[in-house]
Formats: sequence, structure tokens, C-alpha cells
Amino acid sequence: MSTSRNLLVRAVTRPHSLYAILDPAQSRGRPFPSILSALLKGGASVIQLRAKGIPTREFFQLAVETRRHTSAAGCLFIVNDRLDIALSTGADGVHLGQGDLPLAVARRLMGDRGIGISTHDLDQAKDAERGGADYIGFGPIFGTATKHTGYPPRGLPMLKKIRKATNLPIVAIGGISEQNAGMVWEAGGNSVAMIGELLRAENIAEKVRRILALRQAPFASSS
Ligand code: TZP
Ligand code: MG
Repeated sequence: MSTSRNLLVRAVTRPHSLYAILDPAQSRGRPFPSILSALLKGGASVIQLRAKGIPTREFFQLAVETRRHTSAAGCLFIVNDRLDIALSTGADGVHLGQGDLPLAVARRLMGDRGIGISTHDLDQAKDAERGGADYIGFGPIFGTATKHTGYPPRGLPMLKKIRKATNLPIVAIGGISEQNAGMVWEAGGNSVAMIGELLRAENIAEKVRRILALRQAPFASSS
């Protein structure tokens, strides 16, 4: 049976996968509906909604809207941080940080929906695997101005180590762009997560299209 979990794992492990993060605070003031529709028009197949510091009701309403449009487009929908909002809007999954609800609790509540866990080192990656996460986020790979993570850039060598240490799909994050995505995939990231590169682009749909087209680029054939 195709559960949300299975679909999500499939989406983040398809070759040269892109994991788009929709953070309304990072879109240069452009309206939420236009950013969402641009990501979908560009062909995004996984969208995470990330909304920091806004009232729960507003987050919920953005999630309802995102669920409606992603469903219509056949795109998977993940909610960042908030399991209650993921469940109440019928999201395909939730993405949790190290300071969020424990994975075991989240699994009990999420059942067959997907769970991704943010990790920054080997121990956290192994814990996420043991705890039954569906994928790990790993980063920051490069320097980024989008979030103060409290960690120096982990770099590609560390990504390679994590790749060897876990069988979980890895969604790499932090400072990833159209220019460096190829290196990240080659270093073992199954999927590349991007915020600024997509949302600060002049033409968001075109940016998504170009990153998805990297699948056809010469390096893509070797891995
Ligand atoms: N977690 C680690 S780095 C980061 C998050 C949420 C920010 C990623 O943003 P960008 O703009 O793609 O570097
Ligand atoms: Mg979080």
C-alpha cells in the first residue's frame, strides 16, 4: 500500500531530488499564494511549510491552503515543527528538530505519515535511524544567512561520513544552490533542501525548473 511515509521516502530518494521549503518570511515580501503556486508550477514534488513566529491560527491557515494546492498538483506536503498542524491539515509528514517533540511520541501520533528529523552530527543521525525516522535532514552543509543554526558548516566530507553511517535518506540543507547542488548529491545527499535559493529568486518557477533540469546534466549520469 502507498502510505504517505512510502511516498515521501520515494520522493526524497529519487535521483537528484529537490525538497522545496516554503518559508513566507524569506520571499522578499511576495504574497504567499503566488510563491506556493510558483513552486508548484516549477514542478516541486515535495514542499515543506516552515513558518516561524507566527500565530498558530495563521500557520494552520497557510497549511490548509498548502494542503489544498499540493494535493491538486500531486505534490507531497510536510509541515515543519508542528505535529498538530500536520495532523489537522492531513499533511503527508512532519519535520522535527532536535528540540521538538520526541520521535517516539511523534511516531505514535503520526502513524503511517512521514517523519523527518533534523540532524547535525553522526550521533543524531544514528538516533534518528534507531528511532524510526523516514529521512534525516542534515546540515548546515554550507554557510547560510537564512537560519542561525548554532553549528558551523558541516561541509561535504561530513556529509559523506553520514552517508556511510546511515541507510536513511538524507535531505541535505544549508546554503545549497543551483551551482552547488550537484556536489551535494554526489557527496551522498539524496535530496537537496533549499529556502533562499528558491524563494529569493526573481522567477521562482523558473528556478525550480532549472534545478530539476540538473537531473539531465552530465554529472547526473555517473551516479
Ligand atoms: N536548517 C539548517 S540550515 C537551514 C535550516 C532550516 C536554512 C536553510 O536555508 P537556505 O536558504 O537554503 O540556506
Ligand atoms: Mg524545527
